[in-house]
This record gives sequence, structure tokens and C-alpha cells, in this order.
Amino acid sequence: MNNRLSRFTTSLYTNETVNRAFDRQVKLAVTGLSRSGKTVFITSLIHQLIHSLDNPRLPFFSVINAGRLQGAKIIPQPDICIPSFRYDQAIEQLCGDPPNWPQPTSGISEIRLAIRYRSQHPLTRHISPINTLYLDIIDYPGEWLLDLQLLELTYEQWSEQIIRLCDKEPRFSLSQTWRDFFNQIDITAVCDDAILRKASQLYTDFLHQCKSAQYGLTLLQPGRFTMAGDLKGAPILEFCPLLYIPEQTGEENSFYLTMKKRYEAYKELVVRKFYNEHFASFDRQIVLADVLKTFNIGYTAFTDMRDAINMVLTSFRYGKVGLFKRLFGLKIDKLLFAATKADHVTPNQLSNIENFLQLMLSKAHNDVTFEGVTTETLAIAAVKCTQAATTMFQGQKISCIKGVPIDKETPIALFPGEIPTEIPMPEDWIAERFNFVEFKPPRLANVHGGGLPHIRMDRALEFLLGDKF
Ligand SMILES: Nc1nc2c(ncn2[C@@H]2O[C@H](COP(=O)(O)OP(=O)(O)OP(=O)(O)O)[C@@H](O)[C@H]2O)c(=O)[nH]1
Ligand SMILES: [Mg+2]
Repeated sequence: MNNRLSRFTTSLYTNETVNRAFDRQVKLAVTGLSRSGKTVFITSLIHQLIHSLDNPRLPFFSVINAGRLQGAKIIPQPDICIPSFRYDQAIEQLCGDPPNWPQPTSGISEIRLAIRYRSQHPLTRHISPINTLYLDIIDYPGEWLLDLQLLELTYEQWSEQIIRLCDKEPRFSLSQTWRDFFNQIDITAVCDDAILRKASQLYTDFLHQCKSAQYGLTLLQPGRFTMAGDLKGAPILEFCPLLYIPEQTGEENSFYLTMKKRYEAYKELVVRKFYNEHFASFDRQIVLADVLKTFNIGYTAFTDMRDAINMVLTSFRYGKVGLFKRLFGLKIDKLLFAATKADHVTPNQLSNIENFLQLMLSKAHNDVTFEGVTTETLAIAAVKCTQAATTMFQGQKISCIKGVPIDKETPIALFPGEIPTEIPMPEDWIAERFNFVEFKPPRLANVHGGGLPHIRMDRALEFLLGDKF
């Protein structure tokens, strides 16, 4: 790097760090596995903020409630080399006629918001009555999040982890074709590219099957195998875990050592780069989990999601830090656990979902509160697609919800089931017990007349940003 460029980047870095230390900038980690609702959440959050002045839907967001918000705007992002988050496109889809959900995310993108507010600080409000808070958010495919754990694991340790997972159903049966093929390879022999490519393809097929709606598994590594992004077809994705660890490694160009080298290259060139550029420093975090999905599928999907989220959360830096330390090292000091798509249940079930999510993530919860991090758990819907209603069933009035299912054109009323207050035993996860269907986004007469309909987005905003104003 030449001197001028290096001075320029150092000064940018210093400005950014100072801004963050003095509460003028917040980098928000929107953490969630694939399909948990990240893109919809980011879109709704931006929509709520840029329509905040005429937004009657944010009573719990205190800066608005106190009438101190001056407005919010999307401004140029800090890193011009990263694609911009396509907010306009997402809103066009969500609020179109017919409305549609955004496509699954296939690459990284970034957005920056400037939020103007009147200061209430007794010392600064006369000197600088109007302040600006910059909010940075990135969006990325949820699959990639699972790779962060690889940074801690050698190729052999990672392979052992996968072997243990494949010992149990449904992975045992689903991995059969890959395992049969792999078992025929002498991994200490000289590597044949075509055979290696085939082994890696069969492993990738196995991951795709695990991910399918039928099995709904989430702990799928490496993440780029199911969402390759711009690495599609690259040799760096051509490897797979070992089924056994041989005593001999073979020649330098053996299957074993070739796959080990590819794994290490994947870790360094793909995962570490992703981590360093986008995940190394955050101030605030929201963890989005689609817990309702696990009810529809069953106990294995539940344990898989629970383990995947708890695992992912070990990759972030947590802790309460004072001003001085914040100038040198930023850590997450507030973390919100959010059960998404809460519009899939009747309003009286919201506290049950929150309780359920708490039980699911109690390990991670304990670890972060130990570090002094403030946490909260909320059931949210970034875009509310249903209305609460009542219906008569066997002579009794029961609560239900009304919305347009994803594969239908007209609304239906349905009773989705009650969320248990305890995690059910494995044998009690019966398929017929729950009926959480996917809904179409609501049709809106005026996209710009206030924020999108939601559940508890204002509480989420208050928790994540409220103290910064
Ligand atoms: N009813 C309802 N459905 C939602 C809501 N948010 C997300 N969904 C559903 O969840 C799906 C996934 O949401 P996304 O925001 O695309 O999920 P993501 O986490 O960005 O997924 P990836 O990009 O694949 O990692 C959507 O297509 C909707 O079907 C919500 O607030 N309410
Ligand atoms: Mg997405």
C-alpha cells in the first residue's frame, strides 16, 4: 500500500473508531441462519426509520415517542468495494402488487443510514442541538455464518465433527451415497481430480438434501457448498471431510493432503477474509431464529438449529467496555434474541415463543451475560402478514389468525397451535401438532404512509439503538 493510501485508510479507521466510541456510529450484526428473516428484517428496519416522522407504528421507540427524531436517510456506505444492499428492490418486491418476498441472499451487501435527532444531553444540547447517528448493517447468506466455527478447527477435527453428525439419522441415511463412494478411495494414493470432484459433489448433494424442507437441518458446513456465491465451480470448494483419519498421509499430492490443503485455503482465503472484513467488530447484535419452522419439522430440526446458533455465537466478541477501551477494541455490549415470523401465531402465544427461544439459546445467553452483555428476548415480525381473529370450534370461541398462504390467493383463518412452555420430549414432536404455514406479504395501499406493519419492531429498535440518542 502506498503511503498516501495507507494514511487515508488509517484516518478513515480512526474517524470510524472515534465515531463509534462516542456513540455517533453503530455497527449492527444481524445474525441468523439461512431463511431466518435477515433480509426482510433489514428492509423493514430501514422502512420503519425512513418513515419514522409519520410512523404511528413505533410507540416503544423512545426517540420518536419524545418527538426528538428529525428523520433518517440512506447515505453512501463506508466501503465502496462492497455491493450496496438493494433496499429499493426489496421494498418494490414486498410492496408490489402482488407483493413478494425477496429472493434468498447470494452474496454480501452493505447499507448505511444517517439518523438525525435532537439531543437531550444537558451538556451538549446547547452546543450541538442536532446530532447524527450512523447505522451500518450488512446482509449476507445465512449459510456462510456456519463457517465461522471452522476458524477454530483443523481439517481432522472438523472431519471428526462431521463423522459424529453422520452417525445419527437422518444424516446417516442421507450421507450413504457419499460415504459409499468415499470409502472406495484410497486417500493416501495420488489424488485424481475427477474423483475428488465427484466426492465433493456427492457431499454437496448430501448437504442440499439435509437442507431441504423435508429435513430442515441447519448445521451444514462448509457454508459455501450450499451457497457458493461467486465461488461457484472454483477448485477451492472441491474437497470434503474425511470419513476416517489415516495413519499415513501419503505423498504430498495424495487425496488426503490435497483435501487438507484445500480446507486450509478455504479457511484462510474465504472464511477468515469474510470474518475479518465483516464480522470482526460489531457494537450491537440481533440474533434472528425461525423457531416455528422447527415445530413443523420435528425434534432433529430443533436440536440442529439450537446447536448451530449456539455454535455461531461463540465467534463474536462480547463484553462491556469503557470509553478508553472502546477506542481500541469494540465489542458487542447488547444482544437481542429475536424469534422471527411471530405473525404466524396468535398474539397470546408471543410470550410462549419468547420463552421457548430463551430455553433454546440458554447456553449462549449464559455465556454472553457472563461477559456483562445486556440481553433481551423478543418475538417479532418484521412484516406482519396476518390479523388476529376468532372462530368457533366445537361450540367454543377460539383465537386464530387470518392471512393469505403463500400458495393461495385468498385469506384463510387458521389455528396454528400452541407453543409449548417447555421443550417437548423427542417423542412429543408430532407432525400434526402444529400448523405454521407461510404467508404472502400483506397488500398495502400506500407504501410510504408510515412503516410496514410489524410486531414489536419498535421494541427491537429501542433495545438496539434507544440509548444512543
Ligand atoms: N410471515 C412472515 N414471514 C417472514 C417474515 N420475515 C421473513 N419471512 C419469511 O421468511 C423467508 C425468509 O426471509 P429472508 O429475510 O429472505 O431470510 P434470510 O435470513 O435473509 O435468508 P437467506 O438470505 O437465505 O440467508 C421469507 O421469504 C418469508 O417467507 C415476517 O416478518 N413474517
Ligand atoms: Mg437474505
